[in-house]
Amino acid sequence: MAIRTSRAIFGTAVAAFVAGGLLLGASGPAAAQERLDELREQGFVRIAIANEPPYTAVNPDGTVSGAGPELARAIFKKLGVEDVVASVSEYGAMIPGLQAGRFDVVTAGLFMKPERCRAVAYSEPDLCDAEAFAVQKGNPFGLRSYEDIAANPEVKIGAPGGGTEERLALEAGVPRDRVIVVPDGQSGIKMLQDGRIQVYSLPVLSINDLLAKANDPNLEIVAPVVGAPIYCAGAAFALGNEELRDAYDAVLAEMKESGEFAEIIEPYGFSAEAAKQVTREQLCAAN
Ligand code: 6CS
Repeated sequence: MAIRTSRAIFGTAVAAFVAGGLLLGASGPAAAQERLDELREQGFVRIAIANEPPYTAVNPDGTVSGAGPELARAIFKKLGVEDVVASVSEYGAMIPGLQAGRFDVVTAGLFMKPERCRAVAYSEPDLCDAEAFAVQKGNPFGLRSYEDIAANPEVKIGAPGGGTEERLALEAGVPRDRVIVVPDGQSGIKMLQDGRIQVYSLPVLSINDLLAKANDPNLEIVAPVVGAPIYCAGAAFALGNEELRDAYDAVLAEMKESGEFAEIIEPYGFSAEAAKQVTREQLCAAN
């Protein structure tokens, strides 16, 4: 689903032209220039988002916000590309969509992990967060870790399809039939309220946002999830577009230095310092 922004309209034909041009473009530094010229000409860059505030959000008027898109919009504007046009995607479909040329970059808070680092060209880190659970008030099943969920056959966990929380639950030994794929945050909260799942897992800032909006005294957060890493995301470009990624990174580094990076992400609850203390190389290193 392509989301109209204030200034740009998604054009499939145009997108196909750009994608085609990308595949046939030059290599090396000329590639970044050629790609940027195409994007400048087009007037927008196509981003993938999940609509999971505060990482990414589609507003009632159809405009796009959230830390990821706001940061990308600022960086691409400095690169001469006026706006972003967003498509909402499930996390598990973002990398295939990038590889198929359906979007130019994923700016959804896609956490860096070695297997993903092999499949995309990540920018340097931008949005860092721990994992969390939304549970019934009083945490009746005493859930603090994904292992706790695995140990209790009465507990079903909801998580985004192809997302990190689904993977963490499966790796902790939760059987597939007790890991329920949930399409979006509102559905996750509803399923928890209806007792169809006993825990819903997303990053801390996302669960906090959902619980604040649900305003339900019968729900509470468990954070951080014991034993789960603190992750950092980055903007993800298709392999072969490392030069464009490098151009993006150069601006990101300047904005980290100037304080502009903090001004954009910290109002959403993210720590600029956390992202500045770690590198793509460290996060992508096979564990
Ligand atoms: O990168 C991921 O897989 C996770 N990132 C976010 C921002 N939310 C959930 C998702 O599983």
